[in-house]
This record gives sequence, structure tokens and C-alpha cells, in this order.
Amino acid sequence: MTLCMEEKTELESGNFGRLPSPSFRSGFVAILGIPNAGKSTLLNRIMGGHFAIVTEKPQTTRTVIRAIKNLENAQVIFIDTPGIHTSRKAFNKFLVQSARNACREADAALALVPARKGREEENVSLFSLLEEIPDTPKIVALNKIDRVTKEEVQAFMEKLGKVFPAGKIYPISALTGWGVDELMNELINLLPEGPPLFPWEMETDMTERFFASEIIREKIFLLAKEELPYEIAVEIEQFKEEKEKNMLVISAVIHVNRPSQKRIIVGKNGELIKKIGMLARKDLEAFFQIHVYLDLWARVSRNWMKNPRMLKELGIMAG
Ligand SMILES: Nc1nc2c(ncn2[C@@H]2O[C@H](COP(=O)(O)OP(=O)(O)OP(=O)(O)O)[C@@H](O)[C@H]2O)c(=O)[nH]1
Ligand SMILES: [Mg+2]
Repeated sequence: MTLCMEEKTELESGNFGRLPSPSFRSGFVAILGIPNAGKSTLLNRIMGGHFAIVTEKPQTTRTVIRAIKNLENAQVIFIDTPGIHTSRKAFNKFLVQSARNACREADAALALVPARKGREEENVSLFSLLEEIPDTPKIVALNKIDRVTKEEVQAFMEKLGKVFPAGKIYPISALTGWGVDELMNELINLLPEGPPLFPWEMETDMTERFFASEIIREKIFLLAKEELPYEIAVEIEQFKEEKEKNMLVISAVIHVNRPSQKRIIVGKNGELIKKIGMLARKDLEAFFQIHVYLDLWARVSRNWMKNPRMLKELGIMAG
């Protein structure tokens, strides 16, 4: 994966590597949907890499994640967003607000609806968000069709057709990749003609620190039980490459709301935090392709979820 490095020389000098054809298209596509719809899975599938963390739990994604797909005829900047839902909690409202901001800034919107029987009404908040952007071209994709029958897909499509009479609906499986190429071609057609907006070799403009914190957060989702993953935040305090040792030194803090949560995250004799650290280090090394020394701490930061400084630093609240 090629990250945005500090010096944006190519971007600044306008060197995009090759001259695009006059019919070249470029722009931002927001991937929107309720929690657990498969938005991040789709982003990873399209990009062919692990850009966004995916878990079985809803509300995994907390910030918008931008990834750039470079093709012969187009450059598509995908924006993965937190799931859209109705919640009174201020923290959740920030998440939904960041999805709302993303869709306002996008050139096109992709609404992802999971094929989940009897839960269709959950998509109401998604459809009302789409109504807020009447002039943005949109596509609806029915995801997770691998786990329902053909007849059920048909029934879902008919139902969606009633909510979305204007547009074609694309049945897909983000997990297996079924239907994703066709969807991709349609998305490109929605974008305006224009030159690439980012240099060719760049696949994201998110920072290395961001990916490091997400990799650690993913392990907490994997290893900590029930609600705890929702109560934590991972902050990277140090991210330093020690060239002479050929090593990346990362120091990260797991913020929790209460001392009891700290005890759980640390675990008996520090077992849980050690396990989180071990798994995270392995993935960090694979991701950054360098040895990693990971220093992981748990800290009680009461009400971090209501602390604007923290929320801005974590990219959850617009700053
Ligand atoms: N069977 C099946 N499972 C899928 C598909 N797409 C995603 N999933 C699963 O659905 C779960 C949620 O996927 P995510 O990609 O994290 O969903 P999301 O929309 O990003 O969720 P939030 O970030 O919480 O809003 C994971 O367990 C995925 O493996 C699919 O096409 N088929
Ligand atoms: Mg997600």
C-alpha cells in the first residue's frame, strides 16, 4: 500500500505519471450504509488490500477512510464511512455526522443495503440521508447476496426498487467479489470527466499513524468481549523509524472510560494486553514491512468519548 508521505512533491508539481485520456474520469465516491452493511469489506475488495478494519460487530468504522483506486480510465477516491443509524448518544451522532459530511462532499454516492430479511426498516436513516443530497448521482447495491437464495434476492430487489424507483440496483457480494466489477464500471460512469486528483502510485491519503491505531483497535475488537471495544480508543503517542536498527518504534495508548475497563483490557497478569500487542505487532510488521517494537499501554481517560480534543485528535469529530 502506498501512503501519503509528508512531502507531497508529485502532487504539488502536478506530475501524475502519465497523461490521462480526454475521457478520463475522476472523483470521490462515498460508500454509505447502516452499520455492518459491508462497506469496509467492499472497500477492501475493490482496493485489493486491508485498508479498513472489518469485524462481525456493527459500528466498527469510526472515521471516514479514503482509498484511491487508479484505473486506466479513471481515478476513484472511495470514502468508507461509519454506519448510518439513529442514536441519541453524542458519540454516535459524531460518527453519523462524519458520514453525512462525506456524502455532501462526494461526486457520487454508493448506498449499500445488506440482504437481511425482516430488517429492511433499518435502512430508513440511509434513505433519508440520500434525500439530503438530491443532486448527487447515486447507485444502490444489495450486498451479502451470497447468503440468501435467488428468490430472496429478487424479493429484496423489488422492495428496494420501490424505495429507489429511479436507479438500477446492483446485487453484489463484497465478500466473494460477485458483481463488484460491474458495480465499479457503473460508479465510474457517474463521475465527472477530469484528470486524476492524486498522484498515480498513491493509494490513500490517510496517515501511517491512523493505520497503526486501526490495526490495534481491530485486535481489541477481536479479543475483548461485548461492549468493551466500543468504549476504547487507540492513540499513537510515538511513531518513529529507527533507521540504524531497521525498526519502527510505536508507542500506543488504549484509552478506556473507567478503571474497571482498564483491568479487563490489561487482563490477569497483563495477559490480554500482551495478546493484543502480540497480534497487533505481527500485523503492523506485515503492513509496514519492517520490524516493529510496540509499546502498548492502557489508560483511564474518563469520558474520552465526550472530550472534543480527543475526538478531534482521533478524527471522529471534525476539527
Ligand atoms: N456473507 C457475507 N458477509 C459479508 C459481506 N460483506 C461483508 N460481510 C460481513 O459483514 C460483517 C460486517 O462487515 P463490515 O465490512 O465491517 O461492515 P461495515 O458496513 O463496514 O460496518 P461498520 O463499519 O460497522 O458500519 C463482517 O463480518 C463481514 O465479513 C458479504 O458480501 N457476504
Ligand atoms: Mg466499516
